[in-house]
Amino acid sequence: MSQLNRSRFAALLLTLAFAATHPARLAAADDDRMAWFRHDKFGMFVHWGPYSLLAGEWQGNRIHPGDEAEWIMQRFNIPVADYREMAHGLNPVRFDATQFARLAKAAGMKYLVVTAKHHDGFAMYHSKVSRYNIVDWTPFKRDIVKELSEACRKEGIRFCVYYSHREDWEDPNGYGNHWDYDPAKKDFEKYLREKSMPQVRELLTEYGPLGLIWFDRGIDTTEQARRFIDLVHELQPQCLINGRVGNYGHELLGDYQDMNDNGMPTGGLDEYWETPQTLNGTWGYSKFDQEWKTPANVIQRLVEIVSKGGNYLLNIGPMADGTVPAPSVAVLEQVGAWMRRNGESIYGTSACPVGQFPWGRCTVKGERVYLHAFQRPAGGVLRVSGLRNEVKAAYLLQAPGRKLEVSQQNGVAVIGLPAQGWEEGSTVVVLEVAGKPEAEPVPLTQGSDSPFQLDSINCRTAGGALKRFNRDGKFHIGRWTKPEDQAAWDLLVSQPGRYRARIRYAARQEWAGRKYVVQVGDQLLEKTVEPTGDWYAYKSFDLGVVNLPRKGPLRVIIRPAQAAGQNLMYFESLSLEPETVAGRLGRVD
Ligand code: FHN
Repeated sequence: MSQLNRSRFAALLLTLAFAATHPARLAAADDDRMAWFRHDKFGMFVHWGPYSLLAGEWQGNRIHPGDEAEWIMQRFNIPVADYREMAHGLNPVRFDATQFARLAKAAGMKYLVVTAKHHDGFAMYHSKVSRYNIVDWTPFKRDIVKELSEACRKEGIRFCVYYSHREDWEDPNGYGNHWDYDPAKKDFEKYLREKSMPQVRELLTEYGPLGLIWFDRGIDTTEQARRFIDLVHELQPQCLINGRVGNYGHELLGDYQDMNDNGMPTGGLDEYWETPQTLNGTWGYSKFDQEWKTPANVIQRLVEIVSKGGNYLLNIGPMADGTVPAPSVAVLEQVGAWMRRNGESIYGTSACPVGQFPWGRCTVKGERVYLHAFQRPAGGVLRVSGLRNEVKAAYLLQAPGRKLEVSQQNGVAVIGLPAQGWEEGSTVVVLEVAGKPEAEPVPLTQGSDSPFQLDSINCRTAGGALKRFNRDGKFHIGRWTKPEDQAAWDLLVSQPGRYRARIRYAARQEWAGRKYVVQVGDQLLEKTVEPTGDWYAYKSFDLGVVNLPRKGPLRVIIRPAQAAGQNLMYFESLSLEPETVAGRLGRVD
């Protein structure tokens, strides 16, 4: 432990601006290009291809329950020749692009992302690069991507495409097919040159302006990912690019990050994000999967995602004849009915600064806080702790004329709920507040003898330090290079004593040797970053014992000790574990 200049540090503390997430702090923030994405929140994902014809079954064998039906070729190692033959049978005569666009609109979705080519290598558009496409290969002979792009524009839905840029089980040089092709003989660069990049070029030149292009499963090197990014920027600079364009183990690329499939962070992030989710358990159509989410569940997921600053990309898997399974239509229509009544509390809102409530979540816009009550709490009141603003009025979004009773005392607003007007999914109470909604930091509390777990989500970041997704389905703090780039936690200590501090992070070789400071109350630990291996190779390090001297509030801060060109570390967590002495907590001398 080395003592730093305490008075200098105290002065620094006073000037810290631990701001709630604001677009200006977001990673990859290019606010104009991101404006629609930030506003729209809710999109439709469409997974559709020849696999829909198999619907989860190959030669009398079902895919395993829980398996994704669009992976059937890989799951049964279906020979390319057989799958190609099967694909000749795709003839979605009941397809009506306008119905798709109208369904998205009726659900309150604002963008649509369709699989122009999934991992099976089959193009759902008229590609000149490969004859393995819906126009040249099937009796249908219509360009689905073209029809959808036109219908979406007519219906006011932003049109976007999905393209599997690395995985391709049909092409001898694409990634993933080891049952027909010898991996040793694959020439992946040839695949990029002759199929993947040219097809992306087609999609960017033949189908009008795209809202975004959704790449999947990453690619081997950052340099390859950059080629795709450059191509998109060259042809359609406004088109957004999702984070899966890049390699799983490298620095994050793209305009925003996608969570893992069906993933949900435990709190807000300092970057733009989206979560792709299924309506049942598969992306492509499976006749065996009828486990549909309820409208209430979809509404609550949407609210939860938006309350953490994210976007919800919800999937449908059309059948081979071109129709959308009736249960998915029914769910989406009911979600849409809720959105027509409550969309104001979703579109254009920002993450909730106040935190999560036992009864629901919240979103904010302008000088309004939208409280989403998923259930009516016992006692018939909503309690909101930590809102700094004065509440001027409260009412149900459905009944603005009928004001609800509000009291505000000791930082807690209590809103009386009416007995009627309850909505399936979420009931929205509007709080009109004085000024931009702001919240008191909520301290982390502990039970008897329990440790504190300080992680990359439950902290407040300042300066350049950002809470980010890490492509491994986890989260970290990155982009911190100088002392002002900080992560802070406010604790409410109820068990003073000696605690062992353990930090967990990943650090590349080139970050090794950098100094960082962990401040626990007025104790300062100066430590050195040790390399852990690769990008997301997280390891724990013992930092020694610290004292939590008394009951009450205590602030913990981590920051780089000095400014340097490169990242400090990918910080995951700091735990403070009680040191037991003869079976009880160690006491401070
Ligand atoms: O392998 C695909 C899967 O089939 C589906 O397309 C999802 C959607 O996010 N992406 C991949 C797995 O992450």
